[in-house]
Amino acid sequence: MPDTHARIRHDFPALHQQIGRKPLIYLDNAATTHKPRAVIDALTRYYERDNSNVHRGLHALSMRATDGYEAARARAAAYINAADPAEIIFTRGATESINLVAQSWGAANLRPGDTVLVTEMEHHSNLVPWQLITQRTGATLRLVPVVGENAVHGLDLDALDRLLTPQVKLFAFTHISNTLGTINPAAALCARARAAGALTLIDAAQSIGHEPLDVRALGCDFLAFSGHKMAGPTGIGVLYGRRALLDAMPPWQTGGGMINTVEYTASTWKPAPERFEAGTPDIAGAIGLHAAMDYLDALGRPAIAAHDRALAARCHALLRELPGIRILGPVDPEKRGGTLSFAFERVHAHDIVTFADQDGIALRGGHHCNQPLMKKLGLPSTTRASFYIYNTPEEIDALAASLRRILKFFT
Ligand code: C6P
Repeated sequence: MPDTHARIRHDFPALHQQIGRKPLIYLDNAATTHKPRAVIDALTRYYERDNSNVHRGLHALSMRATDGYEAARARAAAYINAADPAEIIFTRGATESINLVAQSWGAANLRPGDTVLVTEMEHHSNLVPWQLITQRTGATLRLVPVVGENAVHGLDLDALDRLLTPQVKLFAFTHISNTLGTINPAAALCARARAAGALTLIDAAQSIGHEPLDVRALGCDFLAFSGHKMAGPTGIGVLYGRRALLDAMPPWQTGGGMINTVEYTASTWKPAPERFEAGTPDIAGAIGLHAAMDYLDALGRPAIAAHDRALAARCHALLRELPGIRILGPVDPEKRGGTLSFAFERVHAHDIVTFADQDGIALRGGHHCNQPLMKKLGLPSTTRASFYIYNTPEEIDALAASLRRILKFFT
């Protein structure tokens, strides 16, 4: 999107600042993205004009807030091509969405002898909830291995055939790895799981703001994502679930908003989505997320994906020339998203991040909530650069130049 770079950057107020004397180069987008003016304005407009509680009042403001909140639900359904807005549950983010499925569907459906399958590249948010619920129910947790050295780092698809036994009740996997950058073949994985009789959950935290996503084409049963990684506000996210599954799932949190009738000793529940949204939701967040989805679709998600890949390819080409570097994930730009993790033999990731910050460059260093994967790869931590719609090729060049200076200093 080179011709529109300047216009896109103009839309993001936070980009226009200096860190010390250097212009900010924000390359920590896998952690969270910045927000365009359209999203900030939607939040402000809501609080200035419509602020009220939803589904509870008959006054004008409450009706406006309810309309805005429900319009956001319909927008989210359209954004991922869900059949019905009732399949969209608003949550705090991908983490809460996955916990909802584990606690509600998992507690009701898993038994000793059952298996939950995840992969070795899962973020802790798509691993620990399954550890907990399999331990509680007596079910077993199994992992699809990550294979291939630096140039591959993909899932072992042969092992998947062996692992998808009739005991597997659910296969939960990330669409794009936040550490490796690997894009998993989500539709094919869902088809294989379905053929084996298993449900599927896609962790779309790293893909939702970067690629076109269609839950019906993917054939998944659940899909989880966060608003803040797609130019939307923090504190809002979505769980998509197939209607029939959601209707059969018990509530996981209880309170106002999700009940039909309450007696002193017993209650009945509303259907989805209200059943899973106890208490006052993040109304402003949902309205801000609506604005973010409109913003991204106006740019065009195929164009966003192409931009990510072009930047990742440029970064890969420049960084692999650096001495002693190990870059994780696939080399083929078609197989990776806009996230690049790397490690140097002699310089710790935290030193890289601290020194790059002095050049105004925001990176992330650490285990990226992938501790078991890091252990498997024999790395204590990596440095990660992750790109979004407002990043430019010149920023990638500045990153490479900064890394050269840092390496020179340390060696
Ligand atoms: N990854 C990163 O810097 P929340 O925190 O709920 O918005 O998203 C959790 C999550 C789930 N799955 C994947 C693949 C993720 O990357 C993340 C968040 C951030 O990589 C914070 S650790």
